[in-house]
Parts: sequence; structure tokens; C-alpha cells
Amino acid sequence: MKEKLEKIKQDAIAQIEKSDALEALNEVRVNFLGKKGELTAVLKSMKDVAPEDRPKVGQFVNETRAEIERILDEATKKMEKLKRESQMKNEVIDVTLPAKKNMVGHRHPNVTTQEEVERIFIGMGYEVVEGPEIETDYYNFEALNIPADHPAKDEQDTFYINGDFLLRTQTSGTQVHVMEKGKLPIRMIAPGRVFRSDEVDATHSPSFHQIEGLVIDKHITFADLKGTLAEFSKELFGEDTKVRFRPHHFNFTEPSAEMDISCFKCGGKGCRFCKGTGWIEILGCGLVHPNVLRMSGIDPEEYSGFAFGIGLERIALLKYEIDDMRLLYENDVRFLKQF
Ligand code: 2NL
Repeated sequence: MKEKLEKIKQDAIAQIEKSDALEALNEVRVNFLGKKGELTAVLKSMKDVAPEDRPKVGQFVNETRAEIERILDEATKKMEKLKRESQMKNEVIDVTLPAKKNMVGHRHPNVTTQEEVERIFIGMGYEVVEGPEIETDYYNFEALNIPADHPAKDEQDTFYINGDFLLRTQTSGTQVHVMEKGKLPIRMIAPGRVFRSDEVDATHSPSFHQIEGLVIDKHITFADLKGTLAEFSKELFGEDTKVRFRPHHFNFTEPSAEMDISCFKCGGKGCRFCKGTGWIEILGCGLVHPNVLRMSGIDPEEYSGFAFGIGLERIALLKYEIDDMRLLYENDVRFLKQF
């Protein structure tokens, strides 16, 4: 009997050592200590034992049971500890990891450029004025000395809404509104979106932005225009920037000119950037035509002025060395992030 109990104990120990999970240990418990287990079977067979031997055998059985229970409990505790540790390892939270970033946008090169231009003119005492994107034919054309049969008014250039209304092709209308108010002198810039019926390509878009400038006071001459725009160019493109004026024609200015700046890439020697010329065209300008002043109620005998128009996208493309205007309208944040 003693050997039989010893064998049961050894079997139980062997099975406990083989167990690799709590479930397996529980099975061992059922197999050896349960109602139908091996030790219970031994107890049930006590009736075959001689009565005088029963206490001794009973003691053996109890000792074996206690021993198996002890080993099982130990193994179970060890297993539970292992399980807890591996759970902790798997569920660990690294509080030092950087937080998930929120996807936010990025300032657009157009906005940065517009604010830069505004900053420069505000520094020279100019006011920034915004006006409506829908104008009447009068404010967009007529008041700017552009007659009814002028090709600029052609439907291929202008988006007409209905009757008298259209999408402004330049921000000049805003300046006309200010002139009509009659408060002089005027020193203003008018930034904003303009519209022209153009096909999209690397340098054209049906909707782009302009910054126009207007100064009206007594004794304003081309020298004022030249000095102002030369200073503006230095602030925007660098202290060494030179300017040159080429004669041009605009209906609303007389005389009119286009202004170039010396190439800020090569300093004027000529490079790929300025197509070998050393100069980059930057804006149109001129002295305000007497007809324009008169139509807005300003006496050209008493007052004179200068005006200019800058294409915002053109400046942004130049400043940030972007070679395709379409990139400015896609608003791909991976592109915008670079500037
Ligand atoms: C260009 C040319 C220009 C103006 C815009 C202007 C406005 C008034 C009166 C007279 Cl109210 N002139 N604006 C003058 C000259 C040129 O823009 O090529 N812009 C991109």
C-alpha cells in the first residue's frame, strides 16, 4: 500500500512538472484529489484493509494527499505569478512616448507673401483695404478708363454674372470706391482674389490674387513711384536689389511702365532663374490717368498719383522657387509644409 501511495505521489509530481498552464494543473488536481481521483479510489478500497492496519494506512493516505496538495498549490502560485508578469509586460504603457499628433494645416505661401507685402507697405504708412469680389462693369472697367469696346472686357477674359455684374479682373475697383469717398490724400494697398477666364497651366489660373497700390496727393511724381517701389523691392528681395522700368501701356495710368528687379539668384549676371537676362519682371505701374482721377471726383489739376499692380502668386512662386502655379492650389499639406 505504501508503495502504491508513493507511486501515486510520484505520478502526480511528474504531471505537475509537465503542466504549462493553470488549466493543466487543475486537471492534475481533479485526476488525483477529485471525487473520482486516484487517492479517493485508495480510500474507497480501505474496506479491504485489515482493521488494525486502517489507522496507519489512513494516515499514509492523508499525508500523501497533503503532500500533493502542497506541491500543487506551490506550482499554481508560481504559474499565476508567471501569467501575471507576462500580462503586465504585454499591457505596459510607455508614458514617455510622444502623443499622437493632430493633423493641422500649414500656412499657405500666398498668405505668407501677402502678409509680407502688407507689412512693408504698412511700414510706409499705407492702409490695407479689402473690397468686393463682385463688381459692376463701372468699377472694374469704366472708372479705370477702359472703354466699352476694349478687348480686356471680352468674354474670353472676364466672367460675367448677369447684366452689369462680373467677377472682378483686378482689385482696382476697391481703390475706385476709396477715391469716391473723397478723403485725400490716399495711401492704400488693395489685396485680394481676382478672376480671369484663363486655362489652367504652370503660370495661369482662372482665379488668382493681386495686390494693387494707390497713392494720391498733391505733387506726386514718377520719382515718388520709383523711390517707393525700389524700397519695397529691397525689403522683399534683399538690400542689393535694383529696379528698372520699361515703358508699357495701361489704360488707367499715363505714363505706364513694367518694373523688373535684378535677379536675386545671380545678382544680375544672368542665370537659369532669370533666363540669362539678369532681370525678373515683377509688377506693372504708372501715374494715375487724369480721366481716372476726374471720374472719381478728384481734380487732376490739383492732385496726382501713382498706382501699381502685383500678381501675388508670381511673387510667391519667385520667392519660394516654385516652378508650377498649380502646386499653390492643390493645398497638399506635404507640399505646403516646406515653406
Ligand atoms: C499689372 C498691372 C496695374 C494699376 C494696376 C491702378 C488702379 C487705379 C488707378 C490706376 Cl484705381 N491704376 N492700378 C496701375 C498700373 C498697373 O497692374 O500688371 N498687374 C499685375
